[in-house]
Amino acid sequence: MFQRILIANRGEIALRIIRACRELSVEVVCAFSEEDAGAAYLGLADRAICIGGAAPRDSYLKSDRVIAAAEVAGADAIHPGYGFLSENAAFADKCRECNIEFIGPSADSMRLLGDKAAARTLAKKVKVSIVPGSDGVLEGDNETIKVAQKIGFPVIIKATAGGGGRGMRVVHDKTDLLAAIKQAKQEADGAFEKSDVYIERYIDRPRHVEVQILADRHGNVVHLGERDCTLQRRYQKLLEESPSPAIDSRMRSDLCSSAVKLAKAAGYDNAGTVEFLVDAKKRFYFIEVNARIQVEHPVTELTTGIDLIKAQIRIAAGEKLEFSQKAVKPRGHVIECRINAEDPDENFRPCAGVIEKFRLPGGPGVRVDTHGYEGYRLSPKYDSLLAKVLVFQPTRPEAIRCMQRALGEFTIEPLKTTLPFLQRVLAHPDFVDGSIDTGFAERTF
Ligand code: MV4
Repeated sequence: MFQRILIANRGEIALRIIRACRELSVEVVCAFSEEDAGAAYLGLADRAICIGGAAPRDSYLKSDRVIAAAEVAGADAIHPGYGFLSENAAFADKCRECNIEFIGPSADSMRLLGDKAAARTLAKKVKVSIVPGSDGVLEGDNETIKVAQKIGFPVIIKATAGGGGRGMRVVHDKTDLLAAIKQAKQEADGAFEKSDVYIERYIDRPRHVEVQILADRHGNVVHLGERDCTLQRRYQKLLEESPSPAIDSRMRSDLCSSAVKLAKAAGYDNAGTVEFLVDAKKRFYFIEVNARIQVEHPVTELTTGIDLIKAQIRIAAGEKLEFSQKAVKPRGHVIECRINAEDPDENFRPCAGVIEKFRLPGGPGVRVDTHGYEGYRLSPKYDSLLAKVLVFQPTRPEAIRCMQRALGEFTIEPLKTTLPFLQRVLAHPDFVDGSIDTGFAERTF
């Protein structure tokens, strides 16, 4: 096991990782930016090291500073959390060159899966269902037109270096196709310094279901069931739950074994998420792999009882998975609500400022992950995620009721938050009967 871990992240996930390190009796050093200097979670680390200015590119994204901090602190591993450097293969390489373990998958599997067209090709090779579309990246106008006509309109253009909705474009008609490709390539070049794109048939009104996997460095891969993340707005997830209300046990077992098959084919290790779209006819299609721990990982921790952060650390330290697939038994129903400091009445505009009153929900079946407290100054420079409220109940109707109760107990003043919006979602008949799709939030509210 490691002696000392450096956390290259901030906010609730930094606090989550500090807690895991404590429970593993591993010393913990937290990197922070000047903007985060006063944050209370830093006091729970053994040491905190300032790595630069407020802007992420001046601190949390500066790989050399992060590695220097780890060396100064004598850390033998770095946990990147999510976002920032978490899916940066070059950073993972640098860590290992410096004899520091990167807590995540190998740089090679990150590179492979970070290329979404290559991930599709791999899925196809191992017979995991993919959305009909191009084989790899598109090469030239003739091929583009041919593929689009074969799969039929509407089609969606995606950047191979994209993901999470960035750099996508829907085309409804052949006449718009080539201009859209040109624009998409320009955008992708600007955003990712890579202009490669591919196309897929556009799936109308899908659900978004993802499978959590854990893989060790000895070839063992298990899945931990699925999460349904259909409730989103502009590619930002607002609520996640497990099990998915949209799939039955046969489909679940297909979905989960597809995820394991893909992880094995990619030579994947550590925690990862395999994302699928589910169409109205309940067919599922692989779309991409997230090679990191995700915001919504606690949903799976509550259904399975497995601590995913501790598992990540143990795997990176070379340990074998301590349970078999058969021993993973998801139970009950879990819902997570993301409490963002955003004003739902002002198009979800982020709001910053000092929290004056902060009363957390609690009681049976409630977990809250937050770095917030009374007196905390929420910075406008970072993500507006302030808290995650999770409930764990035997059934979905009980979980919904419990969440309504928990959100009702949560007082955050004077900042505007997504709390009232989430209450409206939980009371909506389409959410309650489990019949929403990814366009629900934008259409309905
Ligand atoms: C799609 C799609 C429809 N058809 N691909 C958006 C995020 C990225 N991970 C993939 N995304 C989509 N890919 C095809 N072939 C619709 C979306 C999509 C979406 C997916 C998941 C969750 C929310 C979404 C919201 C809008 C569009």
